[in-house]
Amino acid sequence: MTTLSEHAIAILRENDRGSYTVPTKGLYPFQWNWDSCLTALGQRHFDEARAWTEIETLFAHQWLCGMVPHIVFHQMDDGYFPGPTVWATGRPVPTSGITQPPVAGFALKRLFDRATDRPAAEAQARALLPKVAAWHRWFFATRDPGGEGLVAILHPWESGRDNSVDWDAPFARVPTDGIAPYTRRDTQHANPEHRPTKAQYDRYLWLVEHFRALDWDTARMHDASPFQVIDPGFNAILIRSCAELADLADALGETALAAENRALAAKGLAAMESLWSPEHGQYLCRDRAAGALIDSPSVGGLLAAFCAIPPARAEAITAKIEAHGTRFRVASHPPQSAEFDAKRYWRGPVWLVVNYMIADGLAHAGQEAAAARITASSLDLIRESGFAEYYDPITGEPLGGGRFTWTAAMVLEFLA
Ligand code: 9YW
Repeated sequence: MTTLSEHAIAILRENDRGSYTVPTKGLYPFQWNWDSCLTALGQRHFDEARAWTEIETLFAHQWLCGMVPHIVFHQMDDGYFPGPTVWATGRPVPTSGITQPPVAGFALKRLFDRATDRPAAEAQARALLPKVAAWHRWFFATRDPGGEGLVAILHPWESGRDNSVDWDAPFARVPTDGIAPYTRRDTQHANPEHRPTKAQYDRYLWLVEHFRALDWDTARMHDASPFQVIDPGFNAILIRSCAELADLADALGETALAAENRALAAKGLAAMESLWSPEHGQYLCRDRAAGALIDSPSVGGLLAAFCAIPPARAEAITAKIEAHGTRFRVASHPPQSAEFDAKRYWRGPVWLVVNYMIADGLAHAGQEAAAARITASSLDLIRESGFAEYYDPITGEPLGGGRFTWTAAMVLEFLA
């Protein structure tokens, strides 16, 4: 009988394209940023060298300004829309022109700490350290122009939670007029009922065309964007990565990089308090353009636990997850909310990568029992429903793409 870990390894090998891994065949035929970093955490369990390569390949496509793009289009494939001709970023190997949750700093430190081949780990970490530090610097320079310590995302795709309820209100300000006619490909691979709507896609594309008209000048995009949202989940990932990178830099004797990243993490952590909602008992997004918190208690506000939030906040987040009351945790939106949709992508379903980061953060904050419940629930899902992209939190039904890379990677981490 194939064990869960053998099954997970088979999926990671099957989706391996040599120097990068596709999230799943068909639906996502390129390299995605945060997928790759989390995938490396799975690969390290059976091939450490391959895990380093995954992150190295991603950073080989870092822009001169420091941004690491959300997709690298290594090989042409018209099974995905929008492809390289829509982005038109003018890169030698085409990439998208926006970024994704910066989990690389965290992944790098974890690979380094757990590596058995120490000389290789030290060489790889030394080479990647300044590149990740440059990405962090880019974030605060271009996405936090007021210097408040928190960065804005300019497109829902940057959050990694494409159609979260969090974006509904700020999306009302994004126009759709003038966008080029297009044909979606995602709805040919996956059930359209479980994907974002056309109204959302129109706005995703309006923003892409708007930034393209600015020649992808990342120094100008923030102020020119009608969509500027401070997402607690995204910021928690950045803050945690800054803190981890600071520790790694110390271990490698790079004291200036250590001090820089430690200061960014401390400032970000203090500023996270401005996103706390006593009414909801969790963190919320802030619409920077409108200057107000967004009344949407999504999983982004629970993912905030990934950085070193105060213990009382972690306790409140544990209570929120319990209050969801779903058979499988953690739902991406509370079932008690009118917008909850058990099968539609980021508006209700469970995602294993999010579970992994919440569980890790809660365990660090002293909520070990809550973390263990998330881990157990994640593995129950896999045993019942296989390695899907996401799952219905009530029935456990597997949804979206199948034989999914980062789901398999997270299983190897959960089992370790
Ligand atoms: C898309 C690859 C990506 C993830 C995102 C997820 C989805 C792609 O798939 O976005 O075209 O909608 O939302 O977080 O990185 O797995």
